[in-house]
Amino acid sequence: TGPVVCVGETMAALVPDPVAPLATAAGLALAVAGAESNVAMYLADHAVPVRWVSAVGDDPFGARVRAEVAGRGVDVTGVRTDPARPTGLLVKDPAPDGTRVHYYRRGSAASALGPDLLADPALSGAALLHLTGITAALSPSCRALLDAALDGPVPVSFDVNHRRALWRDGSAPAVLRDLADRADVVFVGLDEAQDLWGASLAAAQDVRALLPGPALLVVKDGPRAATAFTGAAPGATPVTCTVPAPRVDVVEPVGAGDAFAAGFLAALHRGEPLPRCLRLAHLTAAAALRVPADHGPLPPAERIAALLAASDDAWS
Ligand code: KDG
Repeated sequence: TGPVVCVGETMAALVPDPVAPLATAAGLALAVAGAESNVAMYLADHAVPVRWVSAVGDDPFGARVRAEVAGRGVDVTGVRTDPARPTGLLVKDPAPDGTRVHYYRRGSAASALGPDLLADPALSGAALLHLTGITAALSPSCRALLDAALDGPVPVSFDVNHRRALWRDGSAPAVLRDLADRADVVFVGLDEAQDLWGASLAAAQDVRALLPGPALLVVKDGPRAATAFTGAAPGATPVTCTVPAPRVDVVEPVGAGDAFAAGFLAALHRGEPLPRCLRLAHLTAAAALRVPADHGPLPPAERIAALLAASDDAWS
């Protein structure tokens, strides 16, 4: 099978170091941040052939982003350099009641991506395209790219990834519901679904009722469990599979959703059964939860293999 191709913007990220509110921060550390490249990096950790395709500016941040993602074993040869637009930037503002994110990405190189990307050789032979709802918010051309990908021949994995700061016009619920319902594999948090589509979505099953389209829908219920629904196609027998999340001492949650998607897709790409896909998703998310950065080290391969093979009792 071909590679997984992850498409979406990755930015330079500035984070106060030592941790402090921006207004009083003494210095800033430089990192990179991008949901789709996070997924790509974790897929590479799981030895899945993977490309990250996007655009960066012809600037030092662009070079930094490209080098950092490549350094994690991801094929970045399809990443475009836009001479006319800058690399996007994200700045974190830690506060006692949670970290706020400020984006400087309007008019960025990646925001100018559009449906023509689908004809790029970088996408040829893809087994799966991984996309997220973040891209839908970046520009009309990015939204058109998602629409075209969903209408195209390559199966699409879609993480809803609702980022409130990117949706000022109130269109997120309708747009993200439409995109998610047309994808083949979908990831959404139960709390995220409630936030978008109403508090009456009390359980994973209610989200499935709202999104009957995807052949595979994964609803994540935070530290409790994740549930996968299959069998949307006419004549198929629907299967529901719930796997509890392992206990994790959480250091910082950002990046865990990307890690979860990558773990699930890695196992799916290898043809593993659903319970093992969900277990690998949880294990990969735990790696992100245990570190302050988006990307944390996976447990040794033998430990992963043992946990995937463990009895249900030993797992939960
Ligand atoms: O999923 C983590 C991402 O939110 C972060 O790395 C930045 O892609 C990002 C975004 O647009 O918020």
